[in-house]
Amino acid sequence: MEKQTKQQPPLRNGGNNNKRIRFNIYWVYGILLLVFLYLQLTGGGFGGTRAYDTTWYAVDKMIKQDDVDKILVVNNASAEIYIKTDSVYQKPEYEKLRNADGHSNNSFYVYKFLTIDDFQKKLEQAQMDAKCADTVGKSPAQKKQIMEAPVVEPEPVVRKSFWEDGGFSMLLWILFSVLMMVMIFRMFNRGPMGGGAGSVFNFGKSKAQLYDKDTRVNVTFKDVAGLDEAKEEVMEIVDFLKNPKRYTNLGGKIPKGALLVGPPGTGKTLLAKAVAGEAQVPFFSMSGSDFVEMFVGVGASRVRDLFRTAKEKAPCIIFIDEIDAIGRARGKNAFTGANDERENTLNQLLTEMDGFGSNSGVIILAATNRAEILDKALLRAGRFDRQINVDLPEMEERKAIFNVHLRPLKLAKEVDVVFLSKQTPGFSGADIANVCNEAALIAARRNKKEVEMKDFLDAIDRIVGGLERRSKIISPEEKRVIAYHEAGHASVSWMLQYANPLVKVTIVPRGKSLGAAWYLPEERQITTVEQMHDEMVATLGGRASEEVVFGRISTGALNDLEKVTKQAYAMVAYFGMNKEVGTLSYYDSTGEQEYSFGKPYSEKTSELIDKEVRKMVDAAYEEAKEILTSNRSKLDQLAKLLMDKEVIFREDVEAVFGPRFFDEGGGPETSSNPESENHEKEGAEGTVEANNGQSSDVPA
Ligand code: NHX
Ligand code: ZN
Repeated sequence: MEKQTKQQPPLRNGGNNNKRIRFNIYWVYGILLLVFLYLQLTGGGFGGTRAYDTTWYAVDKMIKQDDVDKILVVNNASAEIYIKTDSVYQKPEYEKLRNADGHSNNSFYVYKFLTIDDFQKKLEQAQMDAKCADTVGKSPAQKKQIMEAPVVEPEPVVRKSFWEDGGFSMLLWILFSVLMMVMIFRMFNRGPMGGGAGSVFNFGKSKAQLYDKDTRVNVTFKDVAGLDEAKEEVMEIVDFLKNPKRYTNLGGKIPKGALLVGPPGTGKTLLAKAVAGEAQVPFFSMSGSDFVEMFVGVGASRVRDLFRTAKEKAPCIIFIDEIDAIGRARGKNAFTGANDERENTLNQLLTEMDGFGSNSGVIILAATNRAEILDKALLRAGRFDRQINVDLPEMEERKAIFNVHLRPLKLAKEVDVVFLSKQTPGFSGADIANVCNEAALIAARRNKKEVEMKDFLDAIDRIVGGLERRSKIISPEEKRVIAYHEAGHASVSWMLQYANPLVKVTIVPRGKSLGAAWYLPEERQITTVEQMHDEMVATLGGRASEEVVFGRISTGALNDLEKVTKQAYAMVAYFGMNKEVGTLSYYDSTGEQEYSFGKPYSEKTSELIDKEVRKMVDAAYEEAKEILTSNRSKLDQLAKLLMDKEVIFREDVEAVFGPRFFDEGGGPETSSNPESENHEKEGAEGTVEANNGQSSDVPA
């Protein structure tokens, strides 16, 4: 076992798993077990004790030849006949009793008799016969001596069988210990029986994956679309390692680490992979959670091991994905004491990062989607000096990402990448990859030869809104409520100058919602009070419509109300958009509230905020109702159209309401749809709004 531990390389070499380890431990244990079992079953003798069955005829002969040493009667059932050592080695008929080493043997004959009396009688008879034969031609004195000489007396012995003698419980015990052994191994290995890097003997070893010249990584910077700035930064880091002289000649120091920060799916890991593919240096990759183990001290020792190996291979790059698993700020909830181990790991990481000279040629890349919760010590100069922001892609970048993912697809000529990228605000790179894949699957299901525009638009809808559920049973009354709710959203948003431009309204159930009004939000960096206000009014349009039309409200507005409430609180407490509360923000971007319980304002302010939020939402609701009552006939028309067609588009709304006169140049043009069907993004579920700068950076 020792040997294998030493041969095992400290770091897994790019998937080249050593199969040897997998075998060895089990071989050793298997052999030990077999030996143990053998000893148990053979009664502990190694000397080759054997028992040979024999007949009375043979026994009779042995007695008459005076070869018998002793006779044991076992359990009154059989006799064991032992032969004199001299005879064994001299007479050929006892050859099989002999030992190879020439020492006295333990082998014997077994004669199974019917009854003990019968055996005794036969035995006496035989012994008598033997004596008589001996006396032939002897003097009377000698005869007497011979006749009176002692004979071999059978000695009775009692012998329990293996099973009677506790053998069964012994077997049970062995089975039990084998089971325990297997269980302990499983626990330590935490994997399917395998050894490898996860085995007991490699606890303190880091689990980093090593990519070097021999490992093929088929991701290059060419495959990373968009992310131009991030790419540039990362390429610079690669250059630091390739031509360190260029930078150190002027007295500069090479940075130690860079942190890739950005929302999920934006390509942080992809970027790191590209670095691995492009940098002609060893690249260690691991995830922050790989350091975590349930045993104390393992994380720290893994960090140490990782850095030791990295230093041996310098210049090289270490990539730690999801670093928040270990890098979360220390000592926040000290009283739990449960995160001691994580803190040790982090401390080790901090010391290692500062522990080597700045030009030792090890650069650490790390990725996280929550930089603000990381420990400040990790972010200080000298550790992760650089933060590379990897944001959600904008239109041009989405176009580039689409082009990458469309490469392997068989496309119809009409597929318009620009249009697709316009229709996908707020999508991450991963989402776009998903759209392309989903579109191909949809086209395949429709038995098409190539993927068409419609497949892409349906894929986008599906990713935003979830699966269409046309089979859901909806009663006519419910359908009416749903239609009026959605028509309410559509009407109100149409009449408001700053509301997002509407694209389509549907009452086909999709995902968790029964209906939705889809908007195409403008991609903007900041949002004005007017825009937020109009959005709130439009969102309340659904509930308002229910009240105006039916005089009765439903639970259906849950999502809308949730969204509005959050937005109103954000306006009042975070963005300083309320007169009474004032130009204050209680937003905390540092994420390190000293007092995680309680709010950073007084009870009085709390009440004021609540009151102002209520006032704000009430006003918006009244406004929505007012718009709907004054446009009641148009609302009815729209709802009717919706009940008939289930999906209506911007044009249908325009036909009812007339053109939206403030649309000139304001919103994005949406008339250039290639098919009459114009699928777009929504507003009802709030997924898309994530990119227009309001709710996204506000904690819920
Ligand atoms: C439900 N969902 O879950 C149904 C399926 C007004 C026509 N009961 O605002 O889909 O009603 O503009 C428990 C109780 C969600 C859980 C009530 C989860 C209500 C979407 C709200 C359309 N479009 N609302 C919208 C919608 C709904 C909901 C609930 C719940 C509706 C509305 C959900
Ligand atoms: Zn709604």
